[in-house]
Amino acid sequence: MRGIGERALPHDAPVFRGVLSDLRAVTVAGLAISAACVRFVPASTLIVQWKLTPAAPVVNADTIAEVTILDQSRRPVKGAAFRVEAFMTHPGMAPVLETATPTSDGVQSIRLRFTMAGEWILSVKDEQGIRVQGSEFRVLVRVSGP
Ligand SMILES: [Cu+2]
Repeated sequence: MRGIGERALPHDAPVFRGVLSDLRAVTVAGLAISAACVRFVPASTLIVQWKLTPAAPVVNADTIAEVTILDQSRRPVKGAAFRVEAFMTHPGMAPVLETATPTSDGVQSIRLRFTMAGEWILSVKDEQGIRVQGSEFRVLVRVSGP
């Protein structure tokens, strides 16, 4: 599993990977990281916050998802091409993949149209198509509005 900034490998990739694993372990434990000279953001440390409008989406109507993606210092991650994938848990239904449009302060805006009522799972994929860990967001799509 590769992180967002991992392509900026400095000098010695194998050694760097080892460091990365250690950092991930530390991150999982919820401890602060003091990065030395290389700043990178493993996908597993990103914090993803969702806001849906309307908050209770309706089938076959537009839903605007605003996704804020923060690094471990809670700074917005900017300049990365994120996509949002929406899928249902039952088999036989293709996932919907939409490219996010960055607005201000690292907020990504996506227009979604759910084609079926029921539970959908949203997640964020980075520019390499790797799902950002912890980005999953469950939403119940209703048949009609209130
Ligand atoms: Cu379905």
